[in-house]
Amino acid sequence: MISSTRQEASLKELYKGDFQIGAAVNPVTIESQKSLLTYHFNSITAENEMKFSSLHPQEEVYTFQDADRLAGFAKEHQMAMRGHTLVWHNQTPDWLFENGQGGPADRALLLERLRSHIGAVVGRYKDTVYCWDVVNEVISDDTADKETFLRPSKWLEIAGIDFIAKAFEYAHEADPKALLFYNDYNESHPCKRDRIYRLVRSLLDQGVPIHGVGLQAHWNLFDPSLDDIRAAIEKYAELGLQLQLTELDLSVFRFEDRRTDLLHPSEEMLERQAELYEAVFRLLREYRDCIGAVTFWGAADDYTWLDGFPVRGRKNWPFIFDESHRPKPAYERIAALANR
Ligand code: HXH
Repeated sequence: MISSTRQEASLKELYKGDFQIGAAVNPVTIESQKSLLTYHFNSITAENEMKFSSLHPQEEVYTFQDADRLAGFAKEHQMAMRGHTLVWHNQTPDWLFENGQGGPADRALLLERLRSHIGAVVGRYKDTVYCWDVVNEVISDDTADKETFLRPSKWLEIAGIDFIAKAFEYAHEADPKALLFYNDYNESHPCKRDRIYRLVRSLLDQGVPIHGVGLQAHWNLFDPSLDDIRAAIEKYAELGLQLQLTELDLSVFRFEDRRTDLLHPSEEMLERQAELYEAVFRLLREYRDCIGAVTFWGAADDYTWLDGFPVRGRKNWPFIFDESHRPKPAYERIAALANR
């Protein structure tokens, strides 16, 4: 059993003057991690429950139940909620791209469906969700091809590059008060950073309603470098938009490391992780004027998507709270920083 009386200082209190502290949650973790979540975090994001496939599996069918429960949790505990995500190439149903007669949907039909989906979803959660990841991961990772800028997808194939601007316009129409974000990973790698910057800059130049850049921050103990993280923050800050770390976790493995035999994190890993978390939060505090929130992609090591990615069934320990929800060395370092 996990004790509900906690000894350590609350992270959201310690960072109150800096930025929100968020966690990704799901219907299981709002129960299993409830006391941890409500004590340390003042914001949540639905891990999967607000994605297109979860909310709108068939054209005539919306399934809001799980998302409603998470939004209810945020409300009940006076937590902020980020919406994730309206347009993505994954976890998106096939019907969206089909015309119902065995052929592909055309541009007009796809954009009309997008507008209708965004209207329904953003409209439903407008009292709870204050910001949306409107578009997720549309920049290509392909560094070899200098012409490749956008990721190939059904969205791009059918609607052309406009689907990005349209999504922001529809979201703004559905909730003019919502903060609208572009969100991506490998956001600190120089080549992708410059592409993300270029995309957001061009949206701003076109007058598209976009208010923030989400840096996913799926990092590990070896990559990216602090210098690259700093350079990315500096560059995105030039856009004059709010920045958020939206999916922070620090894997103990190099991305290429596919070993599956580790049953516990080594002391060395935990120390290295603590140092890196400290350095990252020191940097984030330096830029607190442009950083609105820092959201972990989970809350404690008993549950992380990294247990299934990139190696299925391999345990990982990416957070600042351990499998029993106790503070790890990384928590102590982050907490100590805030008092200075
Ligand atoms: C995030 N993608 C998503 O935003 C979030 O919705 C999801 O729950 C978890 C993580 C990160 C990601 C991006 C690309 C990717 C895997 C994860 O695909 C790769 C596949 C092979 C190699 C590298 C990336």
